[in-house]
Amino acid sequence: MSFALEDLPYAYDALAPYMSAETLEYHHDKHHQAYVTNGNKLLEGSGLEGKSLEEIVKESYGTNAGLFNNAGQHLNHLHFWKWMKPNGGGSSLPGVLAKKVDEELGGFDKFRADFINAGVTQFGSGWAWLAVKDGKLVVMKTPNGENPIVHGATPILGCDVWEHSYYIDYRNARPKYLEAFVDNLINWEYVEELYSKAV
Ligand code: MN3
Repeated sequence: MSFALEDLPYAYDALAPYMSAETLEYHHDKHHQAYVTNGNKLLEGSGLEGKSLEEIVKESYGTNAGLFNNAGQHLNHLHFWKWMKPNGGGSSLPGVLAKKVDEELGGFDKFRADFINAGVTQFGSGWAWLAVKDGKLVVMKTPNGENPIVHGATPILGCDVWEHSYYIDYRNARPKYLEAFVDNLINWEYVEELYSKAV
C-alpha cells in the first residue's frame, strides 16, 4: 500500500494553548507530509509494496533504514494526531484502563511521572510510549522513528518528543510540553480503544 496523509481530526487551532495552530501546521502539513512523500519514494522497489504499514515497519527494521525511518514516522504520526483532543488529558481514565494502570503501573500518578520521565530522558529525538507487552501495560521510550512494534509491544499512547513537536510553543522546555500533553491533550477514549484491541 502507498502512504497517504490524512487530515487532522480537529481544527488546527483546536489544541491551543497547549499546542498551537502554527505547530500543527508545520508538524502535520510539513513534517508528516515529508515522511509520507519520502516513504512512498523509498517504498518503490523495496519489495514491501504489497504489505500493510505495520508489516513494512517491522520488515524494514534493521534492513532498510531510509524506508524504516519514514514508514515508522508515518505510523507514529497517524496515531499521534488521534492521541490528542481538545479538553483532553487528566486523570479521569475510562474504567478498564484506570483499573489496569492501578494494577500494572502503580497508579495514575506513577504512570504520569514515568511517562514524562521517559520523554524527558529520551536523548535527542524520539517518542515516549504506553504500550502493551506480554499482556501488560509498560511505559517505554524509543529513539527517532522507532515504534514499539519492533520490540514486540503494541503502542496504545505515544508522545512525540522531537523538537518540531514543541519548540514553537515551549522552546527547549520539553518537560513542560510533556506535562501539558498528559494533563490537557490525551484522548483517553482512543487509548482505551487501542488497549481493548491489544489485549
Ligand atoms: Mn513529529
